[in-house]
Amino acid sequence: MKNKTISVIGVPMHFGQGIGGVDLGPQALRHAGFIDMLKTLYTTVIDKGDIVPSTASGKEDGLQNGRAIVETTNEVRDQVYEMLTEGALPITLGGDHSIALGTLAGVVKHDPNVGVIWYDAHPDLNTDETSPSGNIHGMPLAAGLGIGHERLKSLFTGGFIKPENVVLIAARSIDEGEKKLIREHGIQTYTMPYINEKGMAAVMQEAIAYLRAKTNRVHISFDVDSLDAREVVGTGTRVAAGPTYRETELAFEMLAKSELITSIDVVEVNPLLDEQNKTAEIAVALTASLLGKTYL
Ligand code: EXY
Ligand code: MN
Ligand code: MN
Ligand code: MN
Repeated sequence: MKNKTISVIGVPMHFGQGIGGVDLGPQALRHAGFIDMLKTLYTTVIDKGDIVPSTASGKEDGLQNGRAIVETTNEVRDQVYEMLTEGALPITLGGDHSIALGTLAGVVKHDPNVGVIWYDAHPDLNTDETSPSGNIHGMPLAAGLGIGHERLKSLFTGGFIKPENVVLIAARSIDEGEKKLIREHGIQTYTMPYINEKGMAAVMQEAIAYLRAKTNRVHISFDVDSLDAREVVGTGTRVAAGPTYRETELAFEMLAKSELITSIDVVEVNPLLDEQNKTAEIAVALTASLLGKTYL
């Protein structure tokens, strides 16, 4: 049992994309035993419940549900920042990936040199101008770097993430605007062909060494659609040819051993798309590996 405080907050928000049900993600994760899992690993677990998302939906400043997302993620930022200042490890349960506008803003306000691992089939590096869909769940990391719509950048009251401190893992659905941004900013990206060539263990050794050279505090944003489409059904933007459960478990066990992880997002669980509650159960089990659960 680790003598550390874990604080959990749910963000039942679906405004960053158009499929109903992802707002039930926090509930699905809790039903899958997320809190009980934490209590087997950590001495102090504080469940702060769910943020009540803003209901100010509708287009605003050219952003789909812009006002609701900004109002809700302002609250996420403040909650995550407070948990970090209290010395806890904050875990944010989504909800769609636009909630990471709040978590990224909170972690970088607490430590301007924080690292970020984006474990996701998608880079989420679009802006309102490059996005093919206009969905804000495809934009949070760009805004975190200070790129994109003023309304989204306004969340980052404590500064922006350093591009050199970002590592993308499992990216395999990358839009033209995102490719351009990755190349321009030299963002460290481990795509699936590279992972297939080198193997997940070697890639994680590289990624951990890369980040450790820059920081000792890393936020991981775990989008469950990072896993192969055959392994996760309950999520809105599934993509083929992704890492397996086994590869992700290895990656997360290695991250646990690195002791670099200081905050976590678990996002894009949509129980309405799922078979029973399997995707949430997978997310609970993999987060346990990320937090140091071992078999022996
Ligand atoms: N890149 C596409 C878009 O921006 O619309 C798809 C984004 C999916 C984002 C999900 C959260 O990972
Ligand atoms: Mn995502
Ligand atoms: Mn994704
Ligand atoms: Mn997604």
